[in-house]
Amino acid sequence: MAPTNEQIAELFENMGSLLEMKGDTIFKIRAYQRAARIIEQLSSPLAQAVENGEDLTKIPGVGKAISEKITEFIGTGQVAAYQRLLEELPTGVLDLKDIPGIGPKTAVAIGVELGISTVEGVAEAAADGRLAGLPRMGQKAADRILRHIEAFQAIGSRTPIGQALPIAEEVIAALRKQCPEIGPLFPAGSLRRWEETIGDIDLIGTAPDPEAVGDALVALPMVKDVLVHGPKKTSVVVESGMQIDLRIGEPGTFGALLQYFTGSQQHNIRLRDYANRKGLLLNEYGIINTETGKVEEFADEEGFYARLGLPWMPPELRTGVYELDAGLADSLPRLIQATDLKGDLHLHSEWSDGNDPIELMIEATEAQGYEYMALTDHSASLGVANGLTNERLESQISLLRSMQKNYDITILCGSECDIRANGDMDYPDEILAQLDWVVASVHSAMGQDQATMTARIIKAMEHPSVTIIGHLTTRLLGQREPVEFDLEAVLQAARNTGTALEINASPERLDLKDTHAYRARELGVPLVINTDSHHHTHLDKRRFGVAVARRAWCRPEDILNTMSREEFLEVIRTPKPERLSVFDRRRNGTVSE
Ligand code: DGT
Ligand code: CA
Ligand code: CA
Ligand code: ZN
Repeated sequence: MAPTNEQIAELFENMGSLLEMKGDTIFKIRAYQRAARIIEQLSSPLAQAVENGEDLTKIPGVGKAISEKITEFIGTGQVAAYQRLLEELPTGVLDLKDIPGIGPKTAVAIGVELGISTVEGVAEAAADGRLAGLPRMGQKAADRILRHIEAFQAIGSRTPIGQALPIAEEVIAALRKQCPEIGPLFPAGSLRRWEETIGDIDLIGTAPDPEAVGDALVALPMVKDVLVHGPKKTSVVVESGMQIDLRIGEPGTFGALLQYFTGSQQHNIRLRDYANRKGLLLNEYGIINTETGKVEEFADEEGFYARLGLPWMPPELRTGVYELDAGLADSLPRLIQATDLKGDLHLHSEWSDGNDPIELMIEATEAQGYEYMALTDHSASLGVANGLTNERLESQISLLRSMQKNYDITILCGSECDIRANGDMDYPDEILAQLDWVVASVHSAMGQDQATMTARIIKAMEHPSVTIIGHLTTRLLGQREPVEFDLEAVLQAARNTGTALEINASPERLDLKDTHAYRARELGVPLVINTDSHHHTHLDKRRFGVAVARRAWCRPEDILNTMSREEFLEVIRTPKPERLSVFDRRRNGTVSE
């Protein structure tokens, strides 16, 4: 079979990594990485294009050399240049690079100096001191790598939501195509509650002939294994290794079925105890009156909750902690929705490590229906990300100011400016003062101890030009542990200095995470949902950030970028920390919609 676009993209991604290990030029490394990301996003198969004799160099990011490699890969199943690179480096070194906390250079050192080629081997070497003995490594870095490996193992067989949700959507679309008579069909379980990792995918729906839907599921091409195929439940494993549990009921019983399998288990237990005290029993088919023995059925969840004297509860709140009491007191919040957002304020272009020209990023952001945006390319010290020098940033600022007349959307000149190890900003004050919006982020010296890191972040927040801290903990789900710092002290400092905190919607990050955002909201810290897009198609990832905000009980007025353009500009034009009063005015008053 001809290689798929994903396989071709992976090959170029690997080539980039291998060149990085060899210490090749950043220009060449980036060319491969960029090609990989573009190929991944193409809507039609490259194999088809090659067969039709199309000119591949018409694809952005694909030059003559890369085009030849694609043709070679599709024609022969191999790329000679890639094989040569693999032979030059120790075996297994590519896998080592995927270990959290290990960059290409370290991977090579581990392979060459220690002769190690597996994750388990690295964990052992980290524990027994051999890793610490490597040049430029040391005990602290080795301990950190061990913790990253543990984070990786802790996520275990769970799948980050960013991977699980598209799988569920693909299966739902395929089932609908096979069985057009299906009524509602939704993800339930942890996916409907938008947990950050998903154990298995639960799909709940109704159809006139429920068994036909189970038959259709087991026959789908992406299904690899069938675990259960019965009249009430069908369980399969799809290609990616995820399990899918499907339950289809009669239309009249859908409410109870969906409610039961949405969980969480803790929510259901609390609800069941509450119902028992009213003389009612709950199960997946309905509510049973213990005196009469009668089973009441519900077509929707609203009816189910209403029968218990409760308002409908958003699945994101169903953790079994606060939502039942809030429901009884009729004090559930009106949660933010994706359509409440009016801007995206963390976007990269090809000026640093993004894929797309500025124009494309602006057009894509405008197409989301937004009123404002900030372009925030990296600052200079992030060499691998092609960070902007003072001069390049100043010319980007004047370019953006001159482009504004062509667009309705308000374009803010921004930067994602590194917070240096000592808490200083990566640009001089007079440059930062020219910017409308400064995202300050930690990208280096992530192994600092708690006291140092806390002081570093707080120092950044005290800078008058720093609008917001980006991805506060720097964690990567299942790949990189968060940095160590005093969360409460940092959240308090955010409030005191009038510095906003980002909910980074990129599903690898989800940073702030739900519980951190919950506490930040309680303290009155302005929150901003950003996608950190490096490609114009990434803007859709906002839904993952909105989910974090909803799990943190955020209303629109807790989120800064739900403000109208006028109100938002008033906030950022007011100096810190006085700008909080503009935020508080809306937060404590009634929202104008
Ligand atoms: P996961 O799959 O580990 O990410 O988490 P869930 O919440 O999707 O769990 P799962 O797939 O085992 O079950 C889906 C829902 O079904 C769960 O959230 C609540 C409900 N459920 C399953 N088993 C039980 C049970 O034994 N008791 C109660 N009360 N509810 C259950
Ligand atoms: Ca599940
Ligand atoms: Ca399940
Ligand atoms: Zn960024």
